[in-house]
Amino acid sequence: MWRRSLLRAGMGSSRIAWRTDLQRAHRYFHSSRPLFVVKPFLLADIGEGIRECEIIQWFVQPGAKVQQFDNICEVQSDKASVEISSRYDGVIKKLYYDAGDMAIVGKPLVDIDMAEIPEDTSELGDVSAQQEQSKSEPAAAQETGSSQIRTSSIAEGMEAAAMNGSGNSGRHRSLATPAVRRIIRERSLDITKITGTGKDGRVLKEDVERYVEEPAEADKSSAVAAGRPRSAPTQSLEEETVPLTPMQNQMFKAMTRSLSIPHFLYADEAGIDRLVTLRNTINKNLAQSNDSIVKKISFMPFFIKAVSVALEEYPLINCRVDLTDESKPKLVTRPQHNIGIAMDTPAGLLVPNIKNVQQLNILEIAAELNRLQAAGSTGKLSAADLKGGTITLSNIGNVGGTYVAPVIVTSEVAIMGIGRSKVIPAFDDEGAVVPKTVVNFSWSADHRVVDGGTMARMACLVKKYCEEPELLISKLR
Ligand code: CAO
Repeated sequence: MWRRSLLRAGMGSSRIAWRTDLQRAHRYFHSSRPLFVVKPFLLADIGEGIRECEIIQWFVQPGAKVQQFDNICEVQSDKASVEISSRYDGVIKKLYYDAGDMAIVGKPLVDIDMAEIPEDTSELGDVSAQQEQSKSEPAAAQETGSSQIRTSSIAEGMEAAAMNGSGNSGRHRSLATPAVRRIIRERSLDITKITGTGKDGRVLKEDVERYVEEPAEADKSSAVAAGRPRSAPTQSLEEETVPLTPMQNQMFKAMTRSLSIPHFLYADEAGIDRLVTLRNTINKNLAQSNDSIVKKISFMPFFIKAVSVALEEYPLINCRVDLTDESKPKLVTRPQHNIGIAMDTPAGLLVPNIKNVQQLNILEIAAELNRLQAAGSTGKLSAADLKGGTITLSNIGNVGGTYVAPVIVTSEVAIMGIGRSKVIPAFDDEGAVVPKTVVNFSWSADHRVVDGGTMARMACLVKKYCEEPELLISKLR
């Protein structure tokens, strides 16, 4: 949870800030001349129990002058990418991490020389002279929790990351808007290798596209990490070692944690011909309706609602395991059905959730699913969209594949996998061969707290609601 008070700042971006005793420190060190105080600037608590974040990129280097709201770096947590910006004016003295390192919450990110800088920062003067001056000043106490964090809804695309400073050492070598940086990150490219043709050498989207068409030979290996197929002419016969992408890094950790859970796998086949008919009827009406914002629905809203209605009978499946005291594990019940949807996005696998599904009808679920899908495909899922899920559905059917063995998220006790539906020959009551539309549902449950019988009964109920959608509708409020 990106907590604390939200402050609206320029350009409409939401900023989260909290006060420290820094202003008081300024008062104590007040002087008639510019006075510099070296302060460690800590990676603040960004909530959700996150203890560490990966440094995706630095926007500053030692020697760079920064002002309030200048971005310092971008970090990636399990949940989202976050740009950390300075709350103060000063000069960056030291970076504590390299890009790709894991930064620890509460520990220093950078050292900043802070000063009561004149309004006109051009009067700041030569950095090295100021450093000399600062040596004679008392060492400052460590600053606690002073930072300003902006949740980057991955690509707002509206703020250039230009830094203040003089010469190369005083500014980030390659400038780009967050939207362009996202594209660069998704393609696992090195921004410093791309020639920017924008103002002050800023890297534009066209520069990235040009670079991708004609990349330097040494950079072609980066496609491997991003999981993209390589074209035949660039294929080398030698093995290569490449770092994981930030998304792979997060997936690596999350899935490693998940596999500490003993998974109970249960799978069954549901006949969904009646659901197909119902969906067709609804879609025909939606296509002709001017009132509805939803113009077409997929099978997902029905599956999501079926799970929610079944959870009313099996609340255990919506719990989470609390291991705060590992010697006394507990179960936390959750009245909200915040149903996570595994989403295949350009940035990789993301799992936003639809909040309070227990209160929504099928069309409301469809509208929210559409919103999340649109946000996912444009990199605009927010931290709020991603947090607080209570159970997950993973539908691989739009990609292909009949069966899927889903992996449980550690804050949940069950996940449902959905394969691709298909029409198969089946026997009717008279023994005649008839076409039948079937889909495979598979469930993984945390076998430490969910017994197989409970999971199977819940799965049978979900199947029943999908096979006989009239029953599902009868349960809607
Ligand atoms: N069987 C058959 N067709 C399916 C289907 C299934 N299980 N699931 C989706 N489809 C069809 C839809 O009906 C739609 O076709 P029509 O337009 O003809 O109706 C088409 O595929 C595209 O659907 P969609 O993907 O836009 O919408 P959705 O609501 O069905 O699914 C979402 C949404 C987000 C679940 C899906 O887009 C997605 O990202 N799936 C991948 C999830 C994933 O990666 N899981 C693995 C996670 S573990 O790494």
